[in-house]
Amino acid sequence: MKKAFLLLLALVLVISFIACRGNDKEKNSNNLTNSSANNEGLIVVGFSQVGAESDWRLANTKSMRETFNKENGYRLILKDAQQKLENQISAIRGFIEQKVDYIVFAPVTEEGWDDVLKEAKAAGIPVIIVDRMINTKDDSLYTCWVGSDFRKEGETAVAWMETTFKDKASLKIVHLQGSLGSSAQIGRTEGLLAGVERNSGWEVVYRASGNFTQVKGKEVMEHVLKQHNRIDVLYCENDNMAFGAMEAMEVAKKTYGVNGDIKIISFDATHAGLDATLKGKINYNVECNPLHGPRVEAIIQQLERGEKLDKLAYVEEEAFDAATITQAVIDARAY
Ligand code: GYE
Repeated sequence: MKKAFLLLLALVLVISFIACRGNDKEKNSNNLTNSSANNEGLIVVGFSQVGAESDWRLANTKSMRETFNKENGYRLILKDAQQKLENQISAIRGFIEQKVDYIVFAPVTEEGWDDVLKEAKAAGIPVIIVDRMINTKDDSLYTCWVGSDFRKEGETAVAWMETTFKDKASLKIVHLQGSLGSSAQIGRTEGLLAGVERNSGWEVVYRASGNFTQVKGKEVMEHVLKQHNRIDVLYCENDNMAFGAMEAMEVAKKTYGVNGDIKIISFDATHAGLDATLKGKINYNVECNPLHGPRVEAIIQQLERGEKLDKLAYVEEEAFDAATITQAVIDARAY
C-alpha cells in the first residue's frame, strides 16, 4: 500500500513538472512573438519625432502617419520629443520595452546616442535614422539612414549668393541658425562659413539660433534690427524663422526681398515658403524634402525580405529663385 502511494506521488510530481515546463515554453514563445501576436500581424514601428517646430516637421509627421497605418500593414507608435534629447531617449527605451519591430527616429541633435542605441542593438531591434543624422564612431548601432545633405544645401545657397552679389565689395550678413547641434543646422552653417572664408568682403554681423521656429525667428530679428542699421542678407536656416524675421522687419519698417534692402535666403521650400518666394519676399529658397514616410517604408520592406541595403541614402533636392519660380511649381508640391 505504502509502495503504491509512493509510486502515485512520484507520478504526480513528474506530471506537474512536465506541465510546468510546457507552460514556460508557452510563455517564452509568447514573448518572442509578442509584437505580432498582439498586433494582428501588423509590423510595429516606434517613431520618435523631434517635435512640431516647423511646417517642414508637420509635413514630415503627416508623411509618416499616412504611410505607417493599418491599411498598409503597420502599427505606428509616434512620440513627439518636443525638441528634447532626453525625451527622445526615453521614447526609444519605451520602444525597446514594447519590443517594437523597428525603431525609427529623427535625432534632435547629432550627439548623445550611443548608450540607448546599444540597448536597441542588444534587444535585436533594427534602427532606422531619418532626416537628421547622429555622430557615432560605431555605425553598427543603426541599420541605415535616409535624409538630406545639409552641407550641400548650404553650399547651394552660397553658390547663389556668390553669383548674385559678385559685384558687391562688401556684404553684411545676418545668420539665423536652426536648433544648435542638429544636422540641419550644422550642415547649413558649414556651407555659409565656407562661403565667408572664400569671400573676403562677406561679414557675418550677427549670428544666433532661432530654434527653427517662427516665434524665435521674430524675437532674434527684433533684437538684431535694434543693433544693426545696415543688413544686406538674411541667411535663414528655415522658412518658419524667415516668416518670423519678416514680421520683425515689417514692424521695424525695413524692406526685404526682391524689391527691398535685406535679401532673404531660406531653406525647406515648403508650400508657404515657396509662396513667399513667388511673391518676392524670399529671394532664394533651398529645398529640403520632408516626405520620408514612403522612403522609410521601402527600407522596412527590404529588411523584411532580408535584402541588403545602402547604409546611407541621400534625397535629391532643388532650389528656387524668386526670379524664375512659377505658380505651377508650387501647385505640384505635396508639402
Ligand atoms: O529644415 C526645419 C525643421 O531637420 C530638415 O528641421 C529638418 C529641419 C528643417 O524643423 O524646418
